[in-house]
Amino acid sequence: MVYWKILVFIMFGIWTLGFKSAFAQSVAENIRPIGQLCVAGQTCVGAQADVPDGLMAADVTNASIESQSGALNAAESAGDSVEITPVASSSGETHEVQMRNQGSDGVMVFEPSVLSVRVGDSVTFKATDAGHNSASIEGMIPSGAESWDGGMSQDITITFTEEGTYVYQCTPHLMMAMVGVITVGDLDKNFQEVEAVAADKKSEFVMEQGRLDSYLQSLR
Ligand SMILES: [Cu+2]
Repeated sequence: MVYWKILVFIMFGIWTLGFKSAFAQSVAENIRPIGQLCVAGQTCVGAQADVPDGLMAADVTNASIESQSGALNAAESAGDSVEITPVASSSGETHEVQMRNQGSDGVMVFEPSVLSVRVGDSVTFKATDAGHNSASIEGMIPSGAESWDGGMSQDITITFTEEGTYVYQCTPHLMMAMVGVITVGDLDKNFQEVEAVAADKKSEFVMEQGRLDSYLQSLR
């Protein structure tokens, strides 16, 4: 009789251990792919695909690991973004703007000097000639947009996620009106503000004082 009980106890123990590790494993499997895909800022593709909701909830409850809520949140957000923005990150085109000593607009220019792109597109400022950089100008980018300040003689790629008009400069050649304009989607988001700042900014130009005005006028 006693042996029976011991035997049952041991078997129950083995069964429980096996069960727990199976649960722990499946929880780990559920958390890993969902977390990676969503945290990377990309479209959450194909995550949590073949795990039924009920099973996942059961796993999380039984395992009672510290990451319970994390798994649930990840599952929720994965579901949301799959439904709402299935191809959000796949549209970005990359354009090129050269930084040149001599271009079709004169000396010390960005080329093309005025460029229109779509939301999500990127622009690579190419150090075609040395001694230039690309830096956004305060007050001349849409609110909520990130400013940038590229290194001298270095390529820099900026991705534009906010609609509006962006004016940028080559810092050492601002006096020579080495500026450029990029519009992203609807340029009117901040076009008037940009024009107002441009009226002040051109006082810093020693030569080519009308260059920025003519760039902006070409967009009207
Ligand atoms: Cu320059």
